[in-house]
Amino acid sequence: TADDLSMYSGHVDLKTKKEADGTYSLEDSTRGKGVVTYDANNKTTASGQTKITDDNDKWGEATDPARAKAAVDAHYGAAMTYDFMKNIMGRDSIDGAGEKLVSYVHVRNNYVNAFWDGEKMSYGDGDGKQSGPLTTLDIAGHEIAHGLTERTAGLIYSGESGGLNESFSDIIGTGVEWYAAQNNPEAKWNWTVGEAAWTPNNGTDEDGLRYMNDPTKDNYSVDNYKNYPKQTEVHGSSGISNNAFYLLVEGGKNKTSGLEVKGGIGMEDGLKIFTRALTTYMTPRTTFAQAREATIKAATDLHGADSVQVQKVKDAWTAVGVN
Ligand code: ASN
Ligand code: ZN
Repeated sequence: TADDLSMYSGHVDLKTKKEADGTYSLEDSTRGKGVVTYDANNKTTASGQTKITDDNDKWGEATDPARAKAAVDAHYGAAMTYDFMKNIMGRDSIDGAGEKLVSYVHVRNNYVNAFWDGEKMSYGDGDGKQSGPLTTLDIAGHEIAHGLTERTAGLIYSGESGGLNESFSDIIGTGVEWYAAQNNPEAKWNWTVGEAAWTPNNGTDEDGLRYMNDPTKDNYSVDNYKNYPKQTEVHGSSGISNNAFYLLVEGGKNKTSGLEVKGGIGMEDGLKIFTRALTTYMTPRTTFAQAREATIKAATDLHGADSVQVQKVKDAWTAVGVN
């Protein structure tokens, strides 16, 4: 039953472990080889196994320590990302063999970031102004997707492959946010990345880290390959494929080219095509043009060469200047 209260996704159902002393800790043994969330105790580099516990297994109660709240969201985010991989991708965790998903919250002090380090997730608490704890569903999905990419395509984190690496994390992070919202009426999904954590005091979820529907809205990212030479940093060039994915799913126009995809194919088909391309056809040096070919192959596998899905994949990449 969804009787745990998160910061960003309303009521959720956390899977936990009963400890010998009668308390409960954030260890879920129902998913793959496990999903576990620890406290980094504000250290710069997360380590150790400091458990986060609750006396009655009702998480997020008003009387619970404030410190436990970010952990609820990180634990839920990892669980939803596990379920996304299983049910949308048909994959058992990031390595395909149930790899344990390990998260640490309370990394550093007032840290406005989150990251995957090759084996685990680290989440900052934010500074309370620029951001709250960076444990939203789309951020958790983004960071865990870096682990998935490392275990599969292995996209090198610079140049075009780096932009694709970042973009597939945004695509999967948004996919996780969408996936959770299918079963949780209090979880909301949209095309902005990190909005629920970003600028917590301005009373709106309008602003965020990146905008897949209009990547240039951040005054940093590019939305078309013709502008790639002007923005080769990975969080800025990700806008090219982020917008291609958005146009594939929803339809619409690329702002820079004005080219239109007339009607999208929906989130489920879009996610299955892009994630199949990532795990089956992409490699460490894949370029944007090769990502186009990889997604065409994936769409062909799933829907046939003459399908509307294959045509829309082509139209979406063409709209963002990738031919
Ligand atoms: N939050 C950043 C990201 O996941 C940190 C990093 O790993 N570059 O893209
Ligand atoms: Zn990233």
